[in-house]
Amino acid sequence: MITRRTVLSGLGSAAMLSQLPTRAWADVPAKALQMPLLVDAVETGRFAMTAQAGITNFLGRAESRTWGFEQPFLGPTLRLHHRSETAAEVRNGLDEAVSVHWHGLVVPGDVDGGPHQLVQPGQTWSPVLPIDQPPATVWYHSHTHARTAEQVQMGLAGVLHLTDGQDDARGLPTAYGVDDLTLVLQDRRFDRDGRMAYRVSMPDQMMGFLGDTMLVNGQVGATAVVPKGLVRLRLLNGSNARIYTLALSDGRPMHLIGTDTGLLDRPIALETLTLAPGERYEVLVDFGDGMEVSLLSGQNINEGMMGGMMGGRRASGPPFEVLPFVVDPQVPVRVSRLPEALGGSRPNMSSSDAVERRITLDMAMGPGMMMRRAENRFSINGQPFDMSTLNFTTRVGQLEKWTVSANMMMHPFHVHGVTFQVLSENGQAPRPQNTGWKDTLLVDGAAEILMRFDRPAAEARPYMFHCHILEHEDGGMMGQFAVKG
Ligand SMILES: [Cu+2]
Repeated sequence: MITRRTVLSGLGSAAMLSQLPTRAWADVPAKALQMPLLVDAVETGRFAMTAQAGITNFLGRAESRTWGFEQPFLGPTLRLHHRSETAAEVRNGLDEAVSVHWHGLVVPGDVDGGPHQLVQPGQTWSPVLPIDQPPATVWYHSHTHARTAEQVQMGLAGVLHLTDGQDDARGLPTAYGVDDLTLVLQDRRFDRDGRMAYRVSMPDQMMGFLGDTMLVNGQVGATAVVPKGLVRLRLLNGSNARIYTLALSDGRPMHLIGTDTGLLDRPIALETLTLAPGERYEVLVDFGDGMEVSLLSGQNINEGMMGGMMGGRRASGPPFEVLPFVVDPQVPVRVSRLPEALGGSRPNMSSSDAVERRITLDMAMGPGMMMRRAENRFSINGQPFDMSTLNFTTRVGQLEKWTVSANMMMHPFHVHGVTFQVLSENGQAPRPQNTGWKDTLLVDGAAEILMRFDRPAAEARPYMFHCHILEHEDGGMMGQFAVKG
């Protein structure tokens, strides 16, 4: 079970949190949440970053070996124009091969950064990204087959903001780190000395690796300081396996404004928001009453075999704190009214002439699981991922309807090179949070998704489709496909 080790050690439940005395502004915060460094490539159309090793002291007790881009852990937030030819330069300063996949960018297979585009130690990869898609919060992370889970755990991930420069006109907060917060949610384990530890047991591989300590932007125990107005939270689940069910401690709404790959037409007020690995959601929260409030999460809901055998998938244990907020009345308020319309287009594609595919996310069970090689324990349609096997080919302009089924556990399903619309979840209309454009969907049972491929991917540089529980992905729950131009 996850708890906050610092600041609020021992406190975990919403009820207990609500018993906390209201702290005066002068008392806090000891440790204000920091944003990742912002690199603005909108004007220049280019950015460069180096994957490097570093040292991070997460808990103030011991130094951990970590990896990052341009910094010891994680990477900068890159702001890119949503219609641009952006020149990227990724240097590998580590001593093993890595890749950089632009998760949510709809770019051709040869610059997608999947496992066929490894950057060897000392080498530089220089893809030009032909970006042409709606504004969104997307991200980047390493995607080296069978090494993704550990490389991301070590810190090879960061956030991309795709912008059209119109968010002020939309009435949305845009001041980076002031009223526009980028929040990378991750859980990690630490050993007795306080060093980050990634040791994967058999249950960890089955369930996905869960941490016991919450990190936001790589920081433990930080408090976000916000103005007395509307604040935009760009939430990324950068965890290997943990699914967050987010809510604010006093029950105030989160106004959903954007899903993985674009803004909604208008805000949707939500009390809880499920955030699975790989997903992004943008919400507005009103801090106009000046009260402090905490972002909480329920315990991981993906109990898998255990939960499945017990006939349920309930989370066990009380909610835990993800991030406390305090209001600083000195910070000028830029936005205080919720915008009525956001101008984002809600998906509306007809599925009448779509090619249909069935995708089953499989786990080997019982003793068979143990006997298989680590990278063959999971599969899609019975086939564990194989770098040299193309699972299918489609073509540019093709509309496809996929029925995706998840057995035994929930699996966050991600497709490269496309954004999709959710047609149904278990035969019902999609949940409100899944009514916008998506590239990753938490499949719990069965879901139908609809998409059109607009970019090519050659057989030698195919797109991936996979579970975003990274231990499952590395364990073989991945496939690849080409898109003929
Ligand atoms: Cu999975």
